[in-house]
Amino acid sequence: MIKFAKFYITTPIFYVNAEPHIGHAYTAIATDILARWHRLKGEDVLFVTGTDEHGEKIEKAAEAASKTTKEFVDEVSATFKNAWKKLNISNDDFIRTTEERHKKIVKEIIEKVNGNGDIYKGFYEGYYCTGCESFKTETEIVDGKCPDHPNLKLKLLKEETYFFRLSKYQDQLLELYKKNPDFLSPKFRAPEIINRVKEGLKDLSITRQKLEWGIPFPLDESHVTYVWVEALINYISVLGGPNGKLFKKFWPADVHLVGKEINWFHSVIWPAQLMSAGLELPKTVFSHGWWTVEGQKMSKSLGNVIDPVKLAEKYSVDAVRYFLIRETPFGEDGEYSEKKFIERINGELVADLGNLVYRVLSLAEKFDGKIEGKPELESKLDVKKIDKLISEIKLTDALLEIWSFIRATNKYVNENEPWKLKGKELGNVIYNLLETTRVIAILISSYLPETAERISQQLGTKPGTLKDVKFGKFAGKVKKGKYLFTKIE
Ligand code: ME8
Repeated sequence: MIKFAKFYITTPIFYVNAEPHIGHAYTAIATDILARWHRLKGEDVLFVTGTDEHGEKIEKAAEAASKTTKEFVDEVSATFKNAWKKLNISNDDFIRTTEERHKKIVKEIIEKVNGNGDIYKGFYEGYYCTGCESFKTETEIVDGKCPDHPNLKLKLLKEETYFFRLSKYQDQLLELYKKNPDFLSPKFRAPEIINRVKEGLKDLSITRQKLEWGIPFPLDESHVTYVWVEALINYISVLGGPNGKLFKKFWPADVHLVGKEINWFHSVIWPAQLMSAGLELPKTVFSHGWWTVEGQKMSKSLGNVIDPVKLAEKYSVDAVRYFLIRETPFGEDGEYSEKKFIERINGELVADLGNLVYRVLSLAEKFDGKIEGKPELESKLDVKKIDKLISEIKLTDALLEIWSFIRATNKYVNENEPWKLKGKELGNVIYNLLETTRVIAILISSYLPETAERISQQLGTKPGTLKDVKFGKFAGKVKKGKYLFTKIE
């Protein structure tokens, strides 16, 4: 098994211009699964998420809501925090870029970068997309618009600005990608970044003049720090900065999990910033795909935004977690529809897992003989393979592997026909089923934490860690509860 002594993983920090939808929840859930799995292995895990609260987009959203910006960001940030709690996201910290602890480290890093001669004053003329909170080059503009935000008008900026010498890092970045093939993950997303970097990097404007809502630029307070440049620093400000105790223990990040649309910021700008500040680089930036809803981009104006909390309240938290990870191979794009969602619940959570646990516990509860025997299902399980897949962030493949063990166990019930057995033979089958169910609870606990806990309760066993994934004596006291999942008509 691949073991890390410590494991530091992050989600992007989410913009607080609107409440979380299933796209945001997707990243939080995937990160949570990785964090939980590494904890299960006994590693020292730090899992951080949070909110990105500066910039024009948020300033405007507050205005539209007739609230002060501070009031507005406090409210929306709280909806993220609450949503993550509801979805059983086990983050260790939640950072907000409006916090003093963040601002302090932003200042420190920018001063370091400046000390390295990488910041200079100049003049910027070009287009800016408020939706992306980013500068757009001619080649990125299609029909006068940002292809990702066609409803927004591009803004022509002509202002004095400070630049970061991004161009200086072109060779070092290419070297990084070459030497560390895992840095750009998954592999199929690497060529796009590498080719763009090869084409040449322009220095990056890192301040804005005509903006109120942001962190004053530490080198010149008549400017505001460009939101992306300070937001990326969250990954180390949450550790207390380069001199923080947590930094010494957890930096560099093992995985920055992000959506594909912000890969560039994480794979190019962030490492260049770190190189300039003389800090170690993260090990992996993993960019997953995007969810659409019935073929369309989720948007307020289309009214098709799926609220993950409401979905969890309607079905269950674990149904949401399961669907998002199972439906589409992790890394690729996915498409949500309620029909597909219900099919997964009925066909897999109810029919495979729920049904198995109910059958096993019903048999065990009725049986008054000795529950003992020889392990017969162990060979159907390859934990090393599951662990390897999760280490490679192949979350869907790993889940499928766990599921095939669940299906093999159901098959074992059908083949052994325990309802026809008695005495020692029945005791042996029940022993196998109980031990297997206990092991399944451990294996699914990262994906479906609530379900895993309910299974452990019904088995009367302790939840356990990966060390307990081996077949021993079954030592629980079985008490069948309600069905884990109910069929949706
Ligand atoms: O970009 N499908 O924040 P953001 C899948 N603040 N994932 C989605 C998604 C979708 N339809 N929509 C959003 C920002 N996401 C910056 C990040 S980090 C220093 C700053 C997920 O609120 C995905 O992870 O726009 C994406 O990268 C992230 O939410 C963007 O959230």
